[in-house]
Amino acid sequence: MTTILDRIVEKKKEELSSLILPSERLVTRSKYSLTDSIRNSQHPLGIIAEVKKASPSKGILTHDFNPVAIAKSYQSIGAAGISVLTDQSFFQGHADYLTAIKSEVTNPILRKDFIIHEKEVSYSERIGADAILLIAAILESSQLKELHTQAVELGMDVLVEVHNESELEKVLSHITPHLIGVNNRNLSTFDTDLTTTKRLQQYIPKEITLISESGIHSKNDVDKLRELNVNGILVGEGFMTSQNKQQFVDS
Ligand code: IGP
Repeated sequence: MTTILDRIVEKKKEELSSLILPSERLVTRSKYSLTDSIRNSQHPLGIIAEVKKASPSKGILTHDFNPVAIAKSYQSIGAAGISVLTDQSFFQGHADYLTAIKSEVTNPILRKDFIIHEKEVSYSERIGADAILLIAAILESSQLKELHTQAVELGMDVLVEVHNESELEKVLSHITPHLIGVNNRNLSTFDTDLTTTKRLQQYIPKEITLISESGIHSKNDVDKLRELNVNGILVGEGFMTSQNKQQFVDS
């Protein structure tokens, strides 16, 4: 069965040939560790807040999309990190949003995209990312290992995303990432189920910072994850569509 990830990866392969690598890093601000920021968060859970204009399942999430203003609002509620979608075709993101945001806020910035090639790791560093996402489902073990090593050498933290036990096993038998993200979204149905995090958590070593991703829409959801003692959460749609972002962080 073809999932959305298969379609996205096809498109990424096409785009690779026209990717132009800037000759130097486009921002002057230093790199910050996303892992440290989550571990030292002022909130009981480290929050990674996502700048996300649209998604394949929901379409446009907000018509009032000012990436820098959104990132500043995340900074002001004490987010530990800011995730910026840079994929254009499916999420209406842009690399320029990441560069602009990195120049304006002090939070570590995670580049959220579908990285399949070394050139994209270098590109992430040049446009200003502090950390990158690597998705286990779209990478062979050898690629995962190579791209992870390259990112670390460039001074970036890596969030490795898994959806199930077999992906997690593949990851843990080849690398020790800084951060593992359990994606609660089923990519075939787009349904989200927070118990995915609970199911996989038992296999994740405590030294690895655990992030629960997707489908977190309310204070009640945040409380459930807090009870599980995950280190952090990644929230996109919930923040993008909420007038009251503070409700997620009030304890
Ligand atoms: C955020 P949500 O349900 O809060 O909008 O989800 C984030 O987890 C989601 O955008 C995401 C994602 C990804 C996007 C998780 N993994 C990989 C693009 C690529």
